[in-house]
This record gives sequence, C-alpha cells and structure tokens, in this order.
Amino acid sequence: MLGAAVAAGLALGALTAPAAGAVDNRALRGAETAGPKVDTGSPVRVNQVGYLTHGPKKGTVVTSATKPLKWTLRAADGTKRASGTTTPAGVDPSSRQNVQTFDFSEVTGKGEGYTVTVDGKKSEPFTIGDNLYSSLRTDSLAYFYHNRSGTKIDGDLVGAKYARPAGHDKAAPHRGDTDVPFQQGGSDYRRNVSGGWYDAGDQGKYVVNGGISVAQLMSAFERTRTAKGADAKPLGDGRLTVPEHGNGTPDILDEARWEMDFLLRMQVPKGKPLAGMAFHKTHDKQWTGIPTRPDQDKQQRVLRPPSTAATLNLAAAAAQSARLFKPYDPDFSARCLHSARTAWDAAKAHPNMFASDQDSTGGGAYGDSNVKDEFYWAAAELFITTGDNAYRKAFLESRLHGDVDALFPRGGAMSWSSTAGLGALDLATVPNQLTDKQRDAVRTMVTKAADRYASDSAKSAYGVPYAPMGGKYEWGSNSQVLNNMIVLATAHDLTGKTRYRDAVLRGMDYLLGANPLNQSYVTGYGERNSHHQHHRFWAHQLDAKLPNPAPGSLAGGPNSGLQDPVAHKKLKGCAPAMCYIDDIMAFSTNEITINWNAPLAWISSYVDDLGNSKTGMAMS
Ligand code: 9MR
Repeated sequence: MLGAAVAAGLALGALTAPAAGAVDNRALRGAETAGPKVDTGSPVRVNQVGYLTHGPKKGTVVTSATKPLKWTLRAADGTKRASGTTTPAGVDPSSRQNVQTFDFSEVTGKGEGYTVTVDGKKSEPFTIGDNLYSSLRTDSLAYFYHNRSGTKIDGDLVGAKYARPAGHDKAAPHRGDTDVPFQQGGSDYRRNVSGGWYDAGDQGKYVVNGGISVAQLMSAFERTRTAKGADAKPLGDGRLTVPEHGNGTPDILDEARWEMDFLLRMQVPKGKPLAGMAFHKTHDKQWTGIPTRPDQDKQQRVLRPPSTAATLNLAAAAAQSARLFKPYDPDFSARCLHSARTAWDAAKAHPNMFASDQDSTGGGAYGDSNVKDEFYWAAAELFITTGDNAYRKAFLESRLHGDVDALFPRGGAMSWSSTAGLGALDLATVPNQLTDKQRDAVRTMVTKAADRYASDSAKSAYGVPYAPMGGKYEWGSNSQVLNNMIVLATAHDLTGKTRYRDAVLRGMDYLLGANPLNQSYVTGYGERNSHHQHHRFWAHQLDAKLPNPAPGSLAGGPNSGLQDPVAHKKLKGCAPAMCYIDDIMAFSTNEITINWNAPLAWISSYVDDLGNSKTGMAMS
C-alpha cells in the first residue's frame, strides 16, 4: 500500500510545488495570505524550549499591524520582567506573513515559564537558563540506539514502551539481514549485512546516508578534541543510551561503531567482481505497510549494486573512524583504515558507477550521479588520517577546492548528495599535515560560508540560516538548516565571533517553535512539538498500542514539493516554510531519518557546551 503511495507521491512533486518568491502586499488578508487553513496557535513565536542565559533572545509576532507594538516579558507568576517595542519587518517571503520582531536579549534572569505578550496575545512558555540542551544532546543521540537493526531494543535502557525485539536477524517470520542475496550481471552470492541503523520511517539501510550520519556523530565527538569549551564527558562511557556502558570507549563511539560495522559489511569482498566497492543499499524487495515492527517484516531483503558514491562514503567514514578508534581498539582501527584505502582505490578504478534515481521499489533511491563531492570528502578524511600526499593532491586539485558555494551550497546546504563540506570542515579543525597556508585557506572557506549563512539568518524575520534556491524549501529542510548551523558553529569554534554563535542559536529558535507554524519540530521539546512523524514502529497515530517517536526525534520539516498524498491534499498553496503537517502519512514533510538526527545531535552537543561553558558564551 505504501509502495503505491510513495510512487504516487514522488510523481506528484513536479506538479505541486507552489510558486515562491514575490509577495504582493495588497494580497495580505489580515496578517497571512490565503493558503491552507492551519491552526498555528498564538501569533507570538518564541523558542518553546528556551533561551540560554547569555545568548540572544528574539522572537517574532505575526500581525497585520505595520507600526511598532508593545511587548511584555512576564515570569511564570505573571510579574512583568521587561518590556519594549517590536520592530516591523514587513512580509516574510518564506511564510507570506506580515511580521514584527522583538528582542529581550538583555534579560538574564534564569527561570521557567516565561511568556511574551504582544497586543494581548501570549506566547508559549519558555525557560531562560544554562542547561536547556543537556537532555536534547542525549535524546537526539539515543535516536540511533532506538533505530539499531539486528539487536533487541532494551526496555531497561529506553523504557518499556519503546522496547522491541531484534529486527532483521535470523528469527522467523522475517528473513533477516544475515544472508541477503546479490544477483546481478553474473554475480549470485549472499552476504551478511546485519546491524547498522534503519534509515528512517522505512527499514532500509543505505550506505550513502549511513556514511554521512555516522561521520557527523563521530565529528560531534572529534570536535571535543579541538574546540574551546567543548566537553567530551557528556558523550563518554556510561553517559548515553547505549548497552555498551563500562567498556572504556566513549558511548558516542560505541553508537558509531554499530553503524561502522555494518558499513564494513557492505563492502564487496576480495575475490568477487568489483571487490572493494560498497553496495549502494539493502532493503525490502517491496515496500512494507505502515505500521510494521522491524521483527515482523516478512519481506525478502535485497542488496542493490555497488556504486561509486557509496564506496566513497565508506572510504570517508572508515578513514575517520580509523583515527578515532585507534586509542580504544587498534585492531578495529586498522581494519577501518584498510577498508577505507581499498574503497578509495576501487572508487578510483570505477569512478562512474552511479545509483539510479529510479531505483525506489522497496526502498529509497538515493540516486547520485555527481560524485566529485564524495571524492573530495573521502580524500580529505584519508589525508587527515594518513598524511599521504596522494590524498592531499586529490582534494587540492579538485575543482571544488576553493569554491565556497560548491562546498557549502548557499541555496541549500550540505546533505547526503553534497558531502564535500564535511571534508572541508574536518580539514579546518582536525590536526593534519596541511601547510599553515593551506589550512588558512580552508578555514577562510569555512568562515566565508558562515558569513553568508549568518547574513541569511539576519535577513530572515524568523532568524533561520537557510535561504533555499528560489525560496523553495527542500525535502528534509530542517536538516539543511542544521547543516548550515554546523558550518556557523565551526566558524564560531575557529574564530570565537559571537555573530556565528548567535546565528546558530537563532536557528535553534526556528527549529523549536519560533517559526511560521509555531511548531517545535523535535518530539518532546516545546509545547507544540511534532510527534506523529512517519515511522513504521513509532506509529501511534495508526495503532494506539505503538509508541509515538521517542523524545529528540527531528521531523524533516517544511517541503515545498508536497510529494505525498496527505501533504498534497492538505497543504496545496502553502507558503514554503508552512508546507508541513504533523501527520504520519505526510512522509515528504514529516519523516525522521538518521541523516537529519545526526546534525541535530552535533548541534545539540554544541549548544549544550555553550550553555555549560562560560568560555563558550564569553568569547567575542
Ligand atoms: O532525504 C531524501 C530526500 O533528499 C529525497 O528528496 C527523497 C526522495 O527521493 O528521499 C529522501 O530520503 C528518503 C529515502 O529515500 C528513504 N528513506 C527515508 C528518507 C527520508 O524521507
């Protein structure tokens, strides 16, 4: 059933994208233009989680007024703590709303239950404090344990309602990932591709997406080695939701290892055609229905042909894990490095094996026919880990090197199909053998990109550091916002400039409620949070016995494309940043995936460090 829906949904995309861009002021009917009727609650928009004590504190009000209005900040008991006047900001093109902004950054009194009132309308409540993001750091990382394949999810760790039997192991009724056939072009053999994380609402496992996700988890940890004010302890052994407590390895690396072991299994073994390449993906032969608990999936699993993109993802992620695991497990580290080098050589020998965009029966396509970015990223990681000149030459001579827009797309962001920036960020921050001049050049690319995202944030009435091409929000736009925030946060780590830090925090405000829909896109965080995301086990909306998504799960967010039947029907005519609905079947706006939660985890770690570290907040 879903298969048809997916196919139909994807075909709808081209037909339905609403016209974005120019906004006619005369068309304003009150504060908002005509569009689908949605309940957006209070017009006063704030970060529904809260504001860091020493960070910026801004919000937005949707109003037909064009003259400044009075705003009042009240504590939980109703006492007035501050007031001021709003600043008219005209029509916000992403929402077609007439808006004004307010700023109470000077308030540093800690407390819960604050509200802002404008024109008699009260915001959702929020906190001012330092430890706002500690639980988000752990919850956003727990997402990965919850979505492990091939192992039972332990109720003692996650709570009884989220516990489930192992998915895709050998037990009946399903056929497991331990013995998956690969049949193509004369090849006919079987592989054990068990383990790893399920990609998303579906239970496919895709190397292109797994690679960037595990890399961003590892980078959240690697950042603590180099960035001032970054603390490794909250990511350490015994601190996160993983069963490997007490093994002496930081928990975040234990989680990364679960995926790395799977990625290594996806490499074509010696002696087989295309040895060293990585299979693009493994998933069900046909789409399963929703809900389907992973252990109840009866579909045959299939392996899809190797691709250059997947192979380079493996090379990059394995090279990074080789250096990070060295102190904890030298044998594993050596195995990763060998796999990374082998993958690189195989990709060089087969540079044009592209996964098709049409291969979406039973699983997502993740088609990608431009792998210059994957070559750049893999070369950078291999160089950082080994210092070998061949790898250095590969990225220095890449056409992407020096091209800020190619590394960090401004009309979008880094993503599974645009990975070069991951390499550049690591070259800029992780100790390596670049010359000082070369390293400065890379750092300048990062700060130039951050300058652009910071100015996009400053221009946006909602402070969002995202200015997509043609104003159209992409599938998974929230992850694009977060990936731009990672560039900003890295620029802040490198320079200490508050402008970058503030743009990250403004991005957080947007994701947690200060947006055109008054929606917090993270389950369990904020009064109006998303909790019906598309997921085959966390499918409470369809079956009351199943749980909602676990806290810390990020919805994909507004998507101008409306490529699913629910969004298509209910959101027709939506303004780009309002093309979102918290419905389990609106998968093109409301899915959850590892590559969206990974940047959320990276950023949560960064903002939690800011809150905890006087150094982080004090830098200017
Ligand atoms: O994140 C992917 C997005 O960039 C694509 O536009 C979209 C359609 O091809 O697919 C998204 O990825 C989905 C994948 O194909 C299957 N698992 C769920 C992913 C998130 O929706």
